[in-house]
Amino acid sequence: MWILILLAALELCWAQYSPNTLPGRTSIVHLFEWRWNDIALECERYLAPNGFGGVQISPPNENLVVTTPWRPWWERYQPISYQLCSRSGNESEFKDMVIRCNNVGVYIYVDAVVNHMCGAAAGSGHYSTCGSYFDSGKRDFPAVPYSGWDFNDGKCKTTSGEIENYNDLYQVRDCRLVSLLDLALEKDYVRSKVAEYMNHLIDIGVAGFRIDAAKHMWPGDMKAFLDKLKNLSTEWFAEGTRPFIFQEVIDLGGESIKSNEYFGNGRVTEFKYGAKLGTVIRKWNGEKMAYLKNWGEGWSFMPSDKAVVFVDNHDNQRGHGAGGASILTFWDARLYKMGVGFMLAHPYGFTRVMSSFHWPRYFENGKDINDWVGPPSYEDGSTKPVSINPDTTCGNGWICEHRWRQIRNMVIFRNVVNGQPFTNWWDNNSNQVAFGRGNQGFIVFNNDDWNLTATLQTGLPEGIYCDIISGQKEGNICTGIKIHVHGDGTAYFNISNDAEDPFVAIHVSAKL
Ligand code: AAO
Repeated sequence: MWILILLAALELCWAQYSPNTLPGRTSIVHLFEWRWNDIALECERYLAPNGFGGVQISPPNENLVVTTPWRPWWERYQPISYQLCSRSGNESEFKDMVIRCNNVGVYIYVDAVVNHMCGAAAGSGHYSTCGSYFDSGKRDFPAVPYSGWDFNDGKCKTTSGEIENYNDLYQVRDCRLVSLLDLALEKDYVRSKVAEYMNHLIDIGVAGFRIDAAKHMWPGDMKAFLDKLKNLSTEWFAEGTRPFIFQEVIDLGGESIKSNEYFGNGRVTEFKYGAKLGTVIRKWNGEKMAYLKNWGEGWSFMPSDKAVVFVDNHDNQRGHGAGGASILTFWDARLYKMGVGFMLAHPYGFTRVMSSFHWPRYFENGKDINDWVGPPSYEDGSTKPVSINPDTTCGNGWICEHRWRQIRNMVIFRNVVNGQPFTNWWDNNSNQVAFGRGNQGFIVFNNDDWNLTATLQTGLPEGIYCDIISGQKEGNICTGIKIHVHGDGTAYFNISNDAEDPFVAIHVSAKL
């Protein structure tokens, strides 16, 4: 009896770390700024057939309409209310997306912006995506409703009311982040409003949440509203399933707030991952891929079962947030594919793939002056649909990294090798490395300036395997390179440093 209660309690307290993806689906994709209609279609036509576990969506709630600059992507991080209408669509389109994605086993993870409302200088009026009235000067948001009592103005101790020093944890949590009106989450009323919003989304059928700006909230305040959340809808999830929680905490080391303060609430974004991987693959600061042998906790990352990992995110791909110039993005496609390939092959963390839109990047004095530019849109500011080209890539300015053959096939690789140990590491003491995942998959990288030729132990059963980077298995043929694994598990690899993609990956589901 006691054992049962203990087990039940254990299950309960571990639950929010589980991404709730279907068994064998091990990654989610961030469809940044996509419309709900396009996400619904993408779940059905592409994500489900290719084994994606879910989608992180842009904030679905009502936000400030910013016209200077013209409709920046970041206006969606300035809430006006918790009604579901945004440039991505209205509530009925949102519901349709959740139902259609859930029905094909691809789940929806909502970017929840609950630390703050809009900027202090936003003004007053109806310049919001559902047209709700607000007055930022009076702290009046009648569509929630929030009023002056619900903000941290009195609690913050800096004269500007802003976060001035990231080493003062009180400032980081009680003052305004880039002037955004900071909600008083110590109040039960505010906690209840936040929980009511999230529970509405749970009722519709979402599977979890990215919690924006979690570093700027007290972990205990967060726990208080997370404890008010319902279990997931039993229409799609087992009874008693808790929402997946992952918190955006930027901890690159060297500040007073640490990721581990948030482990009690759920998983946490590991920002060291993309920053370090970019440095290694770019070969900056004397880094080389051979050093990746103990990648993960060995690099002072958080425990794997607490981490959400990604090569880039919507902030640091354009110089916002943290990570700096080392971050790999679609702008450096060749290195980027290697970085994402490494991430998806390596067992550390729960993986999120980025899917971006194009913007007219333009550097002045080292800063991208177009870092604000919003998604592909029409004159009136409405977002353009994602069009699909005959070769399966996307048009209309959508990059769709998740549809790049190399990335999509590595998402499948990760599903195939799920649960297998990290094995058969090899390196040349420079930038040629290889490793396996038990007897299910093997990957080899050549990031040196000379060719790689080596016979390596793959751990795989004998056979002819299709490289899933240069091509894939289609029927009884490989459209790219073939790799012959011998009876003793060894195989010969030859990767030119000039190859379009200087890496090779094989797994047991792509064996002839
Ligand atoms: C916009 C305008 C502002 C204006 C405001 C209100 O740009 O000028 O004041 O509206 O009118 C996004 C945009 C913002 C935008 C905002 C609201 O990025 O530009 O402001 O929407 O529209 C911090 C937070 C982190 C946050 C990140 C951007 O900790 O939570 O800044 N990310 C999330 C979202 C993001 C969103 C918000 C939060 C707000 O993903 O899209 O903002 O909802 C240090 C700290 C980090 C801190 C960074 C940047 O990082 O550690 O915590 O992130 O600074 O301030 C080295 C260090 C590293 C350091 C980094 C940068 O790498 O090692 O620790 O340098 O200094």
